[in-house]
Amino acid sequence: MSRPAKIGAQAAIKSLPSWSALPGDRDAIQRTFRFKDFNAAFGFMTRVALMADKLDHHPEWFNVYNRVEVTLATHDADGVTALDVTLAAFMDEAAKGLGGQ
Ligand code: H2B
Repeated sequence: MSRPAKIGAQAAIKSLPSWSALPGDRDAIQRTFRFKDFNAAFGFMTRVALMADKLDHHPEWFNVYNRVEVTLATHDADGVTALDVTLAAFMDEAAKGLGGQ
């Protein structure tokens, strides 16, 4: 499947105040979410996983208990695209609904 064009992390985070550009050379965006407990964190991951599969666009993430560390990039574009902005915005909304920060 063809992917949208690379827009870059700096352009992406203009509309995503809770996200930052990954330090270093790789073009990607990152955010760490914190929840009340593992149940809320895993509920968040479940909602995001279903959307990610629908979009055919998948996060890199790491979970320990109530914390979910996320990195988003479009591998096929070797950087950040509109798909990452869409998935990041969905994550922000899903986290809000589950009391995440
Ligand atoms: N996820 C992300 N983050 N970037 C991709 O380029 C990507 C993906 N490509 N999920 C998809 C799957 C591709 O590998 C499949 C074959 O469509």
